[in-house]
Amino acid sequence: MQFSLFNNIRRKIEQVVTGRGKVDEDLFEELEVMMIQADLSVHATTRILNELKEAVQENRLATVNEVVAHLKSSLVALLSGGEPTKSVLAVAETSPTLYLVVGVNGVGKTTSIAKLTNMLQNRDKRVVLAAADTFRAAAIDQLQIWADRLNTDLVKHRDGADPSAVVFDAVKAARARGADFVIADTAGRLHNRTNLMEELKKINRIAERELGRPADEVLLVVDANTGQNGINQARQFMQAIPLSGIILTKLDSTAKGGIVFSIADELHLPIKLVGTGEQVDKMTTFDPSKFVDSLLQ
Ligand SMILES: Nc1nc2c(ncn2[C@@H]2O[C@H](COP(=O)(O)OP(=O)(O)OP(=O)(O)O)[C@@H](O)[C@H]2O)c(=O)[nH]1
Ligand SMILES: [Mg+2]
Repeated sequence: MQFSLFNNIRRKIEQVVTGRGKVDEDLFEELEVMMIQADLSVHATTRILNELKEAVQENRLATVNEVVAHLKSSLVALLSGGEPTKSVLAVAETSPTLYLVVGVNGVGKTTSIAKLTNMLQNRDKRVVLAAADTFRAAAIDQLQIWADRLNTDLVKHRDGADPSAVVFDAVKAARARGADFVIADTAGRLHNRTNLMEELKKINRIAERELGRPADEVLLVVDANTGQNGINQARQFMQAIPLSGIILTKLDSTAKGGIVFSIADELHLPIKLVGTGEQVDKMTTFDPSKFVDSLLQ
């Protein structure tokens, strides 16, 4: 992945520090503009640059490498919230582990579920898919196509059926078949539609009753191209259901990478998986440190 806006940040630091032989206020101003252009929120940008300013004053950072190294460590700290392990997907002690996948229309929920299934299958895990997006018949068909392609089980009801009943049946089926994971697709529920949010709460309630614990992950899918709008969507979902992490999709189709930092700064939710293309193998787990390295190399 290439985020040209970030690559320019390193170049800018080199230009200013080498050219003028010092870190000055103008550099901070230029970095601020660049970071905001790269989709970082004003809040996250201010936070990072204030830290950098303090470090420059206190530690007298003077060389390009010192400045870049400090910037990197602030960015990694922001992404990992001091807890690098929290970006790992939870696995239940008692199978099946249940992941609910939520998010607005078209962000990449169904595709991400296929990718995650593929990832788990590569680790020799058995997955049952739950077609709990019963809002449209086409949604059930789409998941069926993926289930056939991936040769995995799918539990589905008719369109219009109660999504929580689908999840309930999928958990039972997984148990009966000795499957390790249940991954539930849900409708692209518009966040201003109260009834859909209520439906989501019900799925969660029924799942908890059946499993004896809440869903192991409730993953919100966010399209990396949506910028601040994606953050607002997340806030709406968080009011309905406790989210455990983010799947950030379409990172391949944006030149910006800043939304990653805005998510961490504003939502305090870990990014767990990153989608980098339409194909089923185009998903990776998220490693804050590697990600920042790739941005500022
Ligand atoms: N480039 C790119 N495209 C993606 C990625 N993830 C999903 N897509 C594409 O985004 C489009 C929508 O994906 P879906 O998985 O159908 O999205 P959804 O959230 O399930 O949509 P609804 O069911 O309509 O709410 C499809 O064309 C996918 O191929 C990604 O990481 N990169
Ligand atoms: Mg879908």
